[in-house]
Amino acid sequence: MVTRGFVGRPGNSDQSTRLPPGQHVVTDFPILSAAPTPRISAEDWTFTLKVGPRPVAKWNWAEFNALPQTKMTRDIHCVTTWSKLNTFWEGVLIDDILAAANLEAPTAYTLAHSYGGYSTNLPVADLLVGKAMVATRYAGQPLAAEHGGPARLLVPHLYFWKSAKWVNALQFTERDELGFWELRGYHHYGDPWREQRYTND
Ligand SMILES: Nc1nc2c(c(=O)[nH]1)N[C@H]1C(S)=C(S)[C@@H](COP(=O)(O)O)O[C@H]1N2
Ligand SMILES: [Mo]
Repeated sequence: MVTRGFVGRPGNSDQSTRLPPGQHVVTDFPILSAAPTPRISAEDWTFTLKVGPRPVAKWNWAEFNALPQTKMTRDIHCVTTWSKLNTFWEGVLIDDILAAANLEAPTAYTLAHSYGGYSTNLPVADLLVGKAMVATRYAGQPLAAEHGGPARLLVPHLYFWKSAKWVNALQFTERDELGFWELRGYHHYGDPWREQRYTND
């Protein structure tokens, strides 16, 4: 039986099942930064792993790019309601960064830190088992400075403010310490599927 005038419900389309509540699809790549773009050359860039205040491993650009490289195609969701589908990234999984440092996550929480002073908090569980990377390439090209180059965090299953641009450190913390936007009214976790936009959502 064929239902008259019924050619695939919008609710059945691939796009709408992939879109978290309150989001719409964009095809451009908006730039959202709380401060001017810090211009960090690859030669000056470093990435540090910390346990509390203590640095436990550090890589320069060449060393970091010698770590195992992973490709990821993911949908990304900004809290300002745009989503971009099938974004293609290359970089180093957090799993591989910890393995290279011979470190097992010593606490359950982290803060990612960026050049320019931005930070964001993430549970360790949201960074491991292939869920997150430090991305150095987007769409087959070196990551543009406006989008966080030389390197940014990519945690695509959470709102995109968790994907810290110009990342330079990942710090393990005993407690869930809040980052830049989380201190300014945004949700402490930020799951787009549960529409966790603001602190009390
Ligand atoms: N260092 C830093 N990272 C950041 C931000 C920022 O202001 N500074 N903005 C966040 C927000 S709110 C979003 S939506 C995304 C935007 O990334 P894009 O500019 O590449 O789209 O970066 C996130 N990471
Ligand atoms: Mo955002």
